[in-house]
Amino acid sequence: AMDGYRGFLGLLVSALFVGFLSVIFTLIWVLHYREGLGWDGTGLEFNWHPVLLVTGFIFIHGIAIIVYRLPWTWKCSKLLMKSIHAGLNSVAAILAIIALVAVFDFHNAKNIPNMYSLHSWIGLTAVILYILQLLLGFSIFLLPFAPPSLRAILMPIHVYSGLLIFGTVIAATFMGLTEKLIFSLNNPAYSSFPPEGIFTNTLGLLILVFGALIFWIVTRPQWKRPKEPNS
Ligand code: ASC
Repeated sequence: AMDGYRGFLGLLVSALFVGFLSVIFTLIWVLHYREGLGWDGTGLEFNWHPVLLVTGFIFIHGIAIIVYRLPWTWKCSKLLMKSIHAGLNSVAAILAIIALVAVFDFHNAKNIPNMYSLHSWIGLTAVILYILQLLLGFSIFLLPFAPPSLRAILMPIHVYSGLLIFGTVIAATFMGLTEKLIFSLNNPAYSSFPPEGIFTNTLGLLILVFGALIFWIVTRPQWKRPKEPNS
């Protein structure tokens, strides 16, 4: 049991480190390699899009997925843990919505068409499913009204949907990073291995490793919160 616990802690600290590093890399990308941050219809406003999404939709979302796995919370009430899970996901949803406002506002100010790319189709699908998942999770699992039989039917679907959405968000992020680099790296071009290209490719790899760690942690049966007799 002690070995399992140390294994868990090692992976948790690794996930927190890689996730935090992804957020730092995104900030360095927009502040150092790009124009910085602002809310004025220019590239500065666009830059909130990756910052808010990597912070909320990747990092906070990933932590929200594994909160029930933290062994020292197993003595906390289930309601408290559900509130933390829902709270983190709500913060991520709000950041995602602001990130979408930033990109639509930037497009409209610059007369760039909206919703033509595969990145935008997959990304908007993920945001819509995430908000539905949040509303459904809130009303079925957090509020005290749904009967245990309904919860038991919907729980595997909630777990499956949550992991599917997390994976979809990571896929959308890879497409967004790729298209931004192809759009904005000219002279020297992306294809000539400029520092910004190498740096942002590394950010993509960090996000992949973060996703891999979260997926591993959440799928270990021995790290699941022990089920209370009648919940
Ligand atoms: C809940 C909760 C659980 C599950 C379970 C469904 O809301 O606290 O442990 O749903 O009742 O299998």
